[in-house]
Amino acid sequence: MNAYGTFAARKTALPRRLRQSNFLFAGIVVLALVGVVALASARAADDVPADVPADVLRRAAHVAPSPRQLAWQELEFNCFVHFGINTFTDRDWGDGSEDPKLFNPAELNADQWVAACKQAGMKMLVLTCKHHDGFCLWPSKFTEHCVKNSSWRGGKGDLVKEVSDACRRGGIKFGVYLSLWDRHEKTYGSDAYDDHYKNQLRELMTNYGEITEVWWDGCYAEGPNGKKPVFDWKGYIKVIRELQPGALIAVMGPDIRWVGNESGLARESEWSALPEGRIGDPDYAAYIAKDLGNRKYLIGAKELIWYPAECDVTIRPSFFYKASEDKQVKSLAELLDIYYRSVGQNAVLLLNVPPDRRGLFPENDVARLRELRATLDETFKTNLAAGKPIRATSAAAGHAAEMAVDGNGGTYWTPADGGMQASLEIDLGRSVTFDRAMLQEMISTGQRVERFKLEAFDGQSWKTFAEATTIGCKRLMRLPAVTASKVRLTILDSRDTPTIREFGLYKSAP
Ligand code: FUL
Repeated sequence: MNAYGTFAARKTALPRRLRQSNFLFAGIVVLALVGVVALASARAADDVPADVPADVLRRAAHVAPSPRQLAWQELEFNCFVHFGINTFTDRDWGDGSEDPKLFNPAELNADQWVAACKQAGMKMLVLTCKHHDGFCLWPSKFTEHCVKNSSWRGGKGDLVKEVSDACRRGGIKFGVYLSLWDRHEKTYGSDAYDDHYKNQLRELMTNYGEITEVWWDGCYAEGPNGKKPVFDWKGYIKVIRELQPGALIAVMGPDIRWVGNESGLARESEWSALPEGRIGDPDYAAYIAKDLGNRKYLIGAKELIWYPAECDVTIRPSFFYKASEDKQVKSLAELLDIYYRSVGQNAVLLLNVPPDRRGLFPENDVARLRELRATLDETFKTNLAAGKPIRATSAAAGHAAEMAVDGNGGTYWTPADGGMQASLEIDLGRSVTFDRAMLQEMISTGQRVERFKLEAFDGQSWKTFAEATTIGCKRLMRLPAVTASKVRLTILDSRDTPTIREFGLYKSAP
């Protein structure tokens, strides 16, 4: 099961992707034969030939997020909530034949969900308003398979309202998951389903205040006629844009990209500027391409778009609550690993926490979230580089080296000469021990850095202690403890003049 692969698409996607890779590979071999000397001297950041025309790289470096994408990226860590009829049947995929009466979360308290999210530092809650079973958590006018026929609140309840109100009260954003696949709805698989889906979208986009994210799962099967459904994507997008112009549409939508797995892990090199036309096509497995966005991927790119990654993962084995999994809540170490490899690798983390049959976040999960936050807060409490004397190989007017350690996200350092390589040297004043580093690019101007290294001065010589590829919105690095009095950041490859918004060094919580 995965968020992108439809039953039909998953069977065809990989061979097609492989065919394209073969084609690319053949092209690269020919180029290599023709231009051995040129290619041998070209140093690519991601171990592929640097045969991308400079203008394509430069264009890629200047693709910038829209204001809503930028604001979304800053949320960093959000909560996915899978809750519905499946919670009461112990299933992950219901088939739509469930008795709505089964739905009865007698102690439901959305404020408890929001409090747990806030305590964990999550900034948005995305609720499964309808999953593949078609059961709606709001009293939809367009189906009987919903809360109005449940036992909960005597059939008078509206869970979408309770949760969106609680989010508003708690000061976090609210998003909706509305499954394309509807195993209850008779029109599914026919053109009439487009109207049904738009009607339900309109209900959600109209009655629940501001919607920040709409999650369009790529998991859907053929309709009763055995044919793969053809959805009116453009029509659906129009409804959302008209009614919620600030909402971002994820996964099958154009604003947020599914990272390609449900383990919560971004790529080692995670790029946000990507060629248009290789994504969003249900038959194309671009989402899982390992090399997405790197130089090889940009060959021949015409239109480039900003399509940032979101990592979804669940805190337990299943997305929906099962009492049998109460002892299988991910460990603190697992969650920290996920955090560093999502938020710390240029992506946003969407961690699923499933409420139980009472309608509450289970105690074990809440405790684990609390531990996670405490550890992160303790680790990132003091930036050892903050405000320290700093110098750069050069700095453009208004973008002094100091701006990389000023704790102000609105400023950044950038070199003066337009060069792709540049260094920052920070004087820590005394011998200091750290084991975490944090780097940020000013992504409002584009994502550029392809490779960088960090060196430490131990009083006698400089030694490299870390090297990595992309930075993007944020790169967090876990390191063996380093003791140094000076630290140097060197940008080794960049698609255009690098910009460094913030740089940090930290000592992790014991
Ligand atoms: C998948 C779904 O099939 C799962 O049930 C879950 O909702 C996950 C987030 O996406 O594609």
